[in-house]
Amino acid sequence: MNRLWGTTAALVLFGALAACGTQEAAAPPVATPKHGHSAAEEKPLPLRDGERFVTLTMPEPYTPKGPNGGSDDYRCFLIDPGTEGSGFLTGAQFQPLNTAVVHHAIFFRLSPEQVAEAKKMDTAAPGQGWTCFADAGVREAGWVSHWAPGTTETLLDPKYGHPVPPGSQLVMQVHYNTRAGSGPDQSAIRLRVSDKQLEPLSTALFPGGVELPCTAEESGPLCERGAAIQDIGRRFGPESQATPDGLAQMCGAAEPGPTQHCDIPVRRPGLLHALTGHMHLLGRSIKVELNPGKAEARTLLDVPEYNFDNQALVPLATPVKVGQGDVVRVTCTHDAKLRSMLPQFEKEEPRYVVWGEGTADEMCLGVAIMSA
Ligand SMILES: [Cu+2]
Repeated sequence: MNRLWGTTAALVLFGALAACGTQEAAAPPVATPKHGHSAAEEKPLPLRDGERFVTLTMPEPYTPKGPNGGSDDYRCFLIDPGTEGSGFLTGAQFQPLNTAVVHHAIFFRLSPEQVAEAKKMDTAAPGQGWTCFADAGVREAGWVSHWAPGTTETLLDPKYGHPVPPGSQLVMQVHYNTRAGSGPDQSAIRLRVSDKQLEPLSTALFPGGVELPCTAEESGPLCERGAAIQDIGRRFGPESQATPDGLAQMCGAAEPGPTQHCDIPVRRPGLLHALTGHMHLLGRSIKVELNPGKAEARTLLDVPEYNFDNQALVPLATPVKVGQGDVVRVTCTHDAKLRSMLPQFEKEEPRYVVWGEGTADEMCLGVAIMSA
C-alpha cells in the first residue's frame, strides 16, 4: 500500500480507511436506488493488446448478518486468481450478485506469505470468510480495486497495471448492509489481466476528519462526541473507535462543523493518474488539492455536488507529479440536516458524526491511483 503519510496515528487509521465503510445505497437527497447490476451488466470495454478477462466468483454463497445487532457486516473472502489471473491488473469490474445487500467492495492483493496469514483467519472464523471491519486483517495488503455505486471499469494508460505476481491472492472485502434486504450473496469480479511487463500502480488514500455535531433541532445522548465515539467502538471494535482521535491528531484539532480539511504531506514521490472521493450519505462536496495556497497550487479532484451513486475514478487529463515537500489537502463538507430528510436514517438516533464504518457514520476520503 502506498501510504503518503506515516504517523502512528495514521497507521492505526489506515485499517479503518481500508474498510472504507458505509456505502449506503443512496445519494442525498433521493431515495434508495437499486444499484449494482446496471454497472456490471454494461458491455465491457474491449480488450487491449496483451489483455484477457478472468472472472473470479466467491467459492460459496455467504449470508450476511451484522454483528452486535448492527445492520453492517464487513466480510473478507480469499479469492485465488490462479495462473490465469496473475500478471498485471489493468482493470476490474466487480459484479455484485445480491444487490439488495451488497454496498461496496474493496480488493486487496496478498503476497504468498500474506496468503498464509489470511488462511489462518479464514480457518479460525466460522463460515465463509472472516469479519474485517478495520481492514483485510493483513498488514500492508495492497489495494488494487474498489467498487461502490457508480463505479465502472476505469482504464488508464495501458503502460500501467497493479502487479499480481504468481502465488498472490486477492482478498475481496464486501460491505453488506441488511437494512434493505437479506439472503445469500455470491458476487464475482471480472479482472482485466495483462501478460505484459508494466509499470506498477498502487493506491494512495488521503483521509480527512469528520466532526459533525447534531443540528440545533436535534438532541439525544449520542449528540455528545465522546458517547458517539464509544458507540463506534461498540459496533466496530477498538481500532475504529481510535480513528476519530487519530484523524484529529493527524489533521490538527478543528472546530466541529460541516466543513473539515486535512493537509497530508507527500512522503513518496510518484505520478497521480486518477482520483475519486468517498463520503457517505451526509456528504455534500469533496475536493482534493495539491499545494493549496502556493503558486503551484492545483485542484486534483473537485466534486461540488457529491452523489453517493457516482464514486467512479476520475482520470487526470495528464498524470500529475508529486514529491517530497508537496502537500495534498482533502476538504469535505457534510450536512447533518440530511439526516432528517433521508429514509435511511428513519431508525437512527441523532448523533455527533465522526469517521466510522456504519450507516450513521461518515468518511472523508480521497482515493488516488499512483505509479512510482
Ligand atoms: Cu466509507
